[in-house]
Amino acid sequence: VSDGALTSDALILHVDATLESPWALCAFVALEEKQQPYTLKKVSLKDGEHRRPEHRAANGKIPALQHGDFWLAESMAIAEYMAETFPFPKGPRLYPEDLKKRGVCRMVQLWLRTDFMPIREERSSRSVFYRERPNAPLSSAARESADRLFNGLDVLIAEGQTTLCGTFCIGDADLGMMLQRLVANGDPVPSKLRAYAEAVWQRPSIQKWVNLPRGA
Ligand SMILES: N[C@@H](CCC(=O)N[C@@H](CS)C(=O)NCC(=O)O)C(=O)O
Repeated sequence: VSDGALTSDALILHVDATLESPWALCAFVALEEKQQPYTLKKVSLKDGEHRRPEHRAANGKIPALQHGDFWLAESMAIAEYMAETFPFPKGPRLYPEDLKKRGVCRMVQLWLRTDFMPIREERSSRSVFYRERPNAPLSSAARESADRLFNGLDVLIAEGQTTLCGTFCIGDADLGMMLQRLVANGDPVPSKLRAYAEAVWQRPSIQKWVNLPRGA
């Protein structure tokens, strides 16, 4: 991860020390895609480091972006801030230029933050990044949740489509993460969505997150 020079407008991304938060992944990808120098700081939630006084400006939330004296929490807000502070052609667009496509990108991001809890509970992000495989099959609630996700995506992602909106957008990082919960755990996923998830996962910014050193 690139080092941001410690100037007054240095960028620092604070993420969970275990590097398993899907929301930290989203913020990380936003910074990586924008190709601005920044520093990645790990915050141990277990040790309550997010409750340190300096984190009050982000209400103790992780991920948090620090841009000079300015603090911002919430992964979507961080992604939008990066997109607007470093607009195209400074790195690729994080949100599509076309308003309808941009709407779809945000819609999918919000789906993934407000819904599909049974999938998130039974197929943790930890199982994706630490390869700790749960041994129980999906419950009927999680299968129902997955089916609803697949139905919603059926009209958005055609056979052979590798991005949501024609070119990579930040919603792809979030959706790739959600689908990897199922793909990585060997759960049934329609083949076109599996192929989409596998293609998104190869994005260099995502691979960089996946390959960050993690403890056992
Ligand atoms: N909606 C937030 C969720 C962030 C979140 O849940 N972060 C957890 C760590 S993964 C956190 O800050 N936990 C500490 C706390 O809530 O006090 C986002 O998208 O960034």
